[in-house]
Amino acid sequence: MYNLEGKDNLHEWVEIYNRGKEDIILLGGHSPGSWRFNDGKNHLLNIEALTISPGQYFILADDAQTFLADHPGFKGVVIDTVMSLKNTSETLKLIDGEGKEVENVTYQNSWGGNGNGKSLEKIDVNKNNEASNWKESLVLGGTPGSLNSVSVQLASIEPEPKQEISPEVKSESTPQDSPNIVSSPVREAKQILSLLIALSIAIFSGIIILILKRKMKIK
Ligand SMILES: [Ca+2]
Ligand SMILES: [Ca+2]
Repeated sequence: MYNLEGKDNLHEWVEIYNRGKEDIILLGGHSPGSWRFNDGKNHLLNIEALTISPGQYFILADDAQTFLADHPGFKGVVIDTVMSLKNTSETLKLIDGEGKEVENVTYQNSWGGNGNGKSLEKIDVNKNNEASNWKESLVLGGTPGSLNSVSVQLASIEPEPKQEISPEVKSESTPQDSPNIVSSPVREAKQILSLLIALSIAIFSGIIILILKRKMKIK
């Protein structure tokens, strides 16, 4: 959240999400192998060491206490650091213990969240940081520590193909039903046919009996 409704100082924060399949061990402080948050300047993480599991979120806050006061219901991980996020545009980086950039995003205030109480959110965490993959949050205050509100739509779209499968499964069962539907007129026709044969036999035998009776009378 780079531009709050009120004053920004101490209230700014950045959410990080481990989209990998392995734990990330964050080392703080000055120690060798320690990580840095960069907003144009390198900043230390005020922790000793922290393990972030796959799928886990953590917050980098300009001031952890202020962040927790702003988000009373927050139960996740907050890491205190220092940040000054420009209200126009800024490049933010997360740098690991080997000096490698783990994440690098340059936001623009044209993307949204520009002082209206909303944050900027990444839509698809597996895609890159193009403008089209960032959007203003749908909720006030953003979604620190949980699925981005703009990704909820994406997440709710994903199960739909599974739902679409079930009607397909149902439709697969209709061919099993349809032979029965097809066979029933055939069965009816067969029944009518056998009825007609029975009737004609009855009429035929009736005629034979009549002929025999006449012959007997003649005799
Ligand atoms: Ca700011
Ligand atoms: Ca979020």
